[in-house]
Amino acid sequence: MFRQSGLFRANQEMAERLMDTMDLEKERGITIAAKNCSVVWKGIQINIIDTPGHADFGGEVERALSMVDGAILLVDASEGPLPQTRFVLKKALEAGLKIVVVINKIDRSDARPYEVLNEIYDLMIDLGADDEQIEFPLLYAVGRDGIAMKDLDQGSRDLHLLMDMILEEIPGPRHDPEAPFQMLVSDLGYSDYVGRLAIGKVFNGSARDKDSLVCLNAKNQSIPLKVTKLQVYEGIKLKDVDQVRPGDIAVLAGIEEVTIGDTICNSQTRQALPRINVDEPTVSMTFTINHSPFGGKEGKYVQSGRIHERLRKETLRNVSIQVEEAPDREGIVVKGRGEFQLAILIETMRREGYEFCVGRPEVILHYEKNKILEPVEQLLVDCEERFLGVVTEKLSLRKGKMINLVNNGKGRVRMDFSIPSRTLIGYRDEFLTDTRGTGLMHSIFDGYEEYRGDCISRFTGSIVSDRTGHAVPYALYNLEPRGRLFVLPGDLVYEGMIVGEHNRGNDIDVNPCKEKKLSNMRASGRDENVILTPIKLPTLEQAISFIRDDELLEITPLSIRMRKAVLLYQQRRNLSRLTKKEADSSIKNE
Ligand SMILES: Nc1nc2c(ncn2[C@@H]2O[C@H](COP(=O)(O)OP(=O)(O)OP(=O)(O)O)[C@@H](O)[C@H]2O)c(=O)[nH]1
Ligand SMILES: [Mg+2]
Repeated sequence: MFRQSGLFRANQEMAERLMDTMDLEKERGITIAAKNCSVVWKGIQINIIDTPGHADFGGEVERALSMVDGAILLVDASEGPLPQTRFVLKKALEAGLKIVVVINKIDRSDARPYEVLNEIYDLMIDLGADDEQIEFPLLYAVGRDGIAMKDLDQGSRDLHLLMDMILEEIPGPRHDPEAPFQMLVSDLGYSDYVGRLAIGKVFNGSARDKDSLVCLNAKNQSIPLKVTKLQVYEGIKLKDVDQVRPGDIAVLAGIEEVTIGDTICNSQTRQALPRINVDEPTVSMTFTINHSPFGGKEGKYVQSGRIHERLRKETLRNVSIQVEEAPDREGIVVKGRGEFQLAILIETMRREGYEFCVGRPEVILHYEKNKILEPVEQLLVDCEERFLGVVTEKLSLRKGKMINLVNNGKGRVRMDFSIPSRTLIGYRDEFLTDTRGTGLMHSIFDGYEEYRGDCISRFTGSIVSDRTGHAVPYALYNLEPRGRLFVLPGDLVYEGMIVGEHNRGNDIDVNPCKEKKLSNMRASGRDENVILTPIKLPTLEQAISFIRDDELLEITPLSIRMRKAVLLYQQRRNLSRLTKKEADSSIKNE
């Protein structure tokens, strides 16, 4: 669209995935934050917001919906609607938006556009779309090549149909010509020159540079402001303007104390627009300072004040993240939509130089009339038929209930499950191993249901170092049969640090620093004959889902280490004896 609307010269170099500007987005090939841009087509400015597809970033969709008059629903011609498609479509329908459906990637060899179209109809009906919404305008596309067409056999060389369709089908901004200026803040930015930027759609009226306005916050207080700079999006860049009008996505400087959801308006008529509606968080993780033996050595920002301040700052832009002090005042509880969202936050902070510890992600339970309710996800699994057995078995162990199974007769099956968010944490890796990397799984929060019972999070124990020192090849070689190792020769380890995953269910304490005894035949104690099996170090996400309740994750800009919460072997042993005694006595009492 950028190229075809003339934003770039025909032969100008253009990066792939131009909108995915964050490092993490580029590295992972996914969109994490919603971003604004615009194109001009036939003399009309079309403001576009690109939203993430991944379920954990749903807050971005909710934020983006407050700025738009319509939505383009992009569905993969082979995958069809996924759980997250249902989520975004539901939100868009609830907002009463006009929807244009684009079935993309019709060039794929496994594309099944007609079936996918039927699935979209089913989904619309299921979500209670009205007659008008069900008669959605439809295009087929090869987004990568910039082609869109009305019929599959029609052929096309460009996206002109799509851009025309946007002008025809999606209503222009509606506004009250009499009403004074009103803008809803849907995003925040920052500029080194002018400070904080409030970004959002102008609903009514117009504003000019140097105007005196007010910002109405959540407490309905009005904070006066003077506009110091006004901008709008031109392509993916910002352009200075001296006036903004209804329908513009304005970028306004001149106020520091502003949060997402606030209304910026005229100081005479102070009327707030409805605040942005955001779903509740379902997962929480506790962040503390890193008090491990090597703590504070690798990070730039290590004090709890700095960590707290950074987390608070995150809540300003990231509407679905909440932060509060832990009940025991030991650390900060961070709440979000899923462990992946929190992993992205952790990775971002780590790269900024922060160092801290986090505990195992926990789901947020609700309590209602003597009942415990837990978040439940809708899970879609697509895998080869031969893995059906192992997948269903693992999911039923995790308290999943199968809702639907479709065999397409081509060797793959699709299954829908309802499964607690709690037991799904950490399953993705196991699923990829079980399906030899060929399985697809997508899940999305589907509401709260009665607690489905306890479930073991991991069937293996941890291999724990019993001392401080450098790991040596000889010792690691001898540990290999015990399980999967997480440290390399030369790595520093400490007492209580997890150096591997034990094959069996219990934890074992080992000495990874044990050198081979010197024999009188050889002068040096080097382990020249030892050849270690290459290991794959756990990624951040794997480490997050690996740790159990009595374990922590140490995050620094340079390392990710797993550790027992209680480091000293003797203390841990005493503690486990104590809890065993308690358990025994409670059984006796019963
Ligand atoms: N075969 C084929 N591949 C496409 C087409 N359009 C996009 N792709 C590829 O699909 C992959 C994902 O593209 P993205 O643009 O990142 O998809 P997205 O929907 O923005 O993903 P999220 O923002 O993470 O939800 C890239 O590797 C694209 O090259 C198409 O029409 N045909
Ligand atoms: Mg994207």
